[in-house]
Amino acid sequence: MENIKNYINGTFSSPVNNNWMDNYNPSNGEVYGKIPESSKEDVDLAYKAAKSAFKQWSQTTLEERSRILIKISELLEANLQRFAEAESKDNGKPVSLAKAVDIPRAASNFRFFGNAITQFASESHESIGQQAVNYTLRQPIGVVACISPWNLPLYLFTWKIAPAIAAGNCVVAKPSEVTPMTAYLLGEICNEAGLPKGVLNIIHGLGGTTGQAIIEHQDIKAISFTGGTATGAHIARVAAPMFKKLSLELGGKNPNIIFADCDYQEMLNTTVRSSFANQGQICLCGSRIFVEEKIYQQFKTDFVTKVKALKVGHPAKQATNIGALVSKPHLEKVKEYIEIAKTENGTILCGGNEVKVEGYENGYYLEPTVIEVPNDECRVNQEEIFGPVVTIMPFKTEDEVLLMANKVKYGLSATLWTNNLKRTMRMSNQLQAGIVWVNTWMMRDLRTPFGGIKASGVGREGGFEALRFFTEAKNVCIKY
Ligand code: TXE
Repeated sequence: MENIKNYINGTFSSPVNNNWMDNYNPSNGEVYGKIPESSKEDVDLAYKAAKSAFKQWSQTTLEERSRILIKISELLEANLQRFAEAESKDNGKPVSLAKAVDIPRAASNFRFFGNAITQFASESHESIGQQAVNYTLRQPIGVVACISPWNLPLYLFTWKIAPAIAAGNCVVAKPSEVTPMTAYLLGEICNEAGLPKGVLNIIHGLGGTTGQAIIEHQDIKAISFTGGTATGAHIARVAAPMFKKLSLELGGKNPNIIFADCDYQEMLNTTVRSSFANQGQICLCGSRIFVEEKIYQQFKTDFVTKVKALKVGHPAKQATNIGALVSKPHLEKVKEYIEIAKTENGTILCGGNEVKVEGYENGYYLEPTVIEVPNDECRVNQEEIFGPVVTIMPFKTEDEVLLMANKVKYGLSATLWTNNLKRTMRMSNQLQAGIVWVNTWMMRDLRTPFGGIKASGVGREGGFEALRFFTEAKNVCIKY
């Protein structure tokens, strides 16, 4: 059994109440370890450790903070294989994906923010004629919370933690109870890198209890959260009376808009990836595909052929393209949407069924599924499914597709395939999304703002936006 403990004040500890939950391996449906089901007492201990570390950490030089963050990054890289295997076992994603994307990007998060903090400048204004100068201090907030989901476990966990500690805060962090393993392993790395005790505290447990105790904590002044939209709304309600700072990165139902004048092969290959990478469990996946009528039939044939060729299999196998979904309840939720599509006159062009992978028959595998929808308003085209399921439908004009693209409650990302510059400018200005990719997908530059509008959240992560979130601006006005 691979059991997990809380990481509080640099030490690994059992939960105060000694309650534990099972941790499942999605590739075979078996329990392979125990996770703390932490309570308010554990949150209090984590808060106290963070609070007592804050004074010293906030006064630690930027060079020293930077050095430690970069050391964490190097240690993650040195442990790439171990972390990738652990991530895959916990989440069901192919090891090859965790090794190529998740873990390297987690390492990049620490390296990036380790460097960024040394470049984080603030404003000053000379008040001409008033003999005064104003300057802005960017001060750490204190103890902050980072709460992350299961789809990109270490990658999203560190995306919050790295800027939080770089900016001089101390952290109480909770990974998803569904995928806690790499967060647990991160504690060891932080100790080895010399991160002072209490700067980062990682507690495990359910959202409704452990997570709830974190968001209700009076003295935790900021919450950075990535997860479901309903949870985000709940956190906002709890946090509002306490005036906590909030960054919420929530769901998406992102349009992938394909015009006939695009580079067809590149679009086709990337569209397979943007539809099914990580079993479609990425908030940025292009789950609604709109194709210009002129090339619709051609696209349909070519896309379905490519999707059928994707290999669903055990995540540790090199040949696997699609691993297991994260959990049994999630698999059931995704399957339910496939049934809903049928009742809404959707046509299943391929997939739609569970897969029994030989030797791992109890794993949570699902065929990549393409649904041709009769209109854009059906539920499968409006609600976040968050699995290997995409919808496709044709469009005639730019205005028509723009209307459909924006007609959802979400606004996270959008992808546009065209070689027409004027159309690119028009559409990217009008698409309701925090991120627009043109002729590419999920190309990331950590300096850029990341986040959504509408029900996809509030606030931006990434680059100096993240450092601004994790600091309070204080203006100092000096008359001379
Ligand atoms: O997320 P939750 P779930 C979407 C996706 C998915 C749905 C629900 O559609 O099917 O959300 O997923 C913690 N106080 N996304 O249920 O519950 C929880 O423990 C404090 C999109 O897994 O939002 C976990 O650590 N914390 C998404 C984290 O919140 C609470 C990624 C996320 O869990 C809490 C994942 C509470 N009351 C799912 N309740 C994306 N944007 O990428 C839960 N949590």
